[in-house]
Amino acid sequence: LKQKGCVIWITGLSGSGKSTVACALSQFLHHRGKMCYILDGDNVRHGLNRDLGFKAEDRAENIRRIGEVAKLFADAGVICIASLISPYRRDRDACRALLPDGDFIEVFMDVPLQVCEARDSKGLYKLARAGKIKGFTGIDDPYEQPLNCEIVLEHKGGDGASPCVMAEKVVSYLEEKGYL
Ligand code: GGZ
Repeated sequence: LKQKGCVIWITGLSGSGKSTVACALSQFLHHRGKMCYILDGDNVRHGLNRDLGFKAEDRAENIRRIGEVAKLFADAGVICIASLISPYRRDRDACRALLPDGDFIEVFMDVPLQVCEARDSKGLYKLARAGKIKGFTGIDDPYEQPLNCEIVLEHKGGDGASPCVMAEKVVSYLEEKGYL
């Protein structure tokens, strides 16, 4: 019996926790014997998308290719977790349109810029503020929040929602919709 595949599309600012949640989610799914695979923007940019930079056209192409690959995984019955900033609504909607209704599950990392910037785990915000990186999402390049995504993962101050709690929220959604 073929498992039902889908695409979990995690969008949000750099440093919002997309990769961490993707990783926690993939571990939960593995433990349930479910096949899943993470397509992380930052990683895919080292191989398949190594010809692309961060101009709007390049981001659009990055998102398009990841959307097409994610669709192939979903067709094969795999739960594909795509984690990339994907700042433009239009590009995300184009990926949604590739999949049957319900199979594209958009997850918004609703974390304020100040929080992402305070984390600055790779020091990129500092470089962007100093003008050493141009066109950085949230600083001098836009991020368009989803208007009607399936799941919102909210940042709460202090010990609010950990990556595990956030991943569990996605697991519950998948159970509810019959993907698990
Ligand atoms: C945004 C940038 C930029 C610019 C380099 N803007 O947090 P990170 O470091 O590890 O992940 C970010 C990654 C963004 O790649 P994506 O494929 O997710 O972006 S998009 O969906 O917009 O195509 C960040 C780093 O690359 N990075 N320059 N200018 N993030």
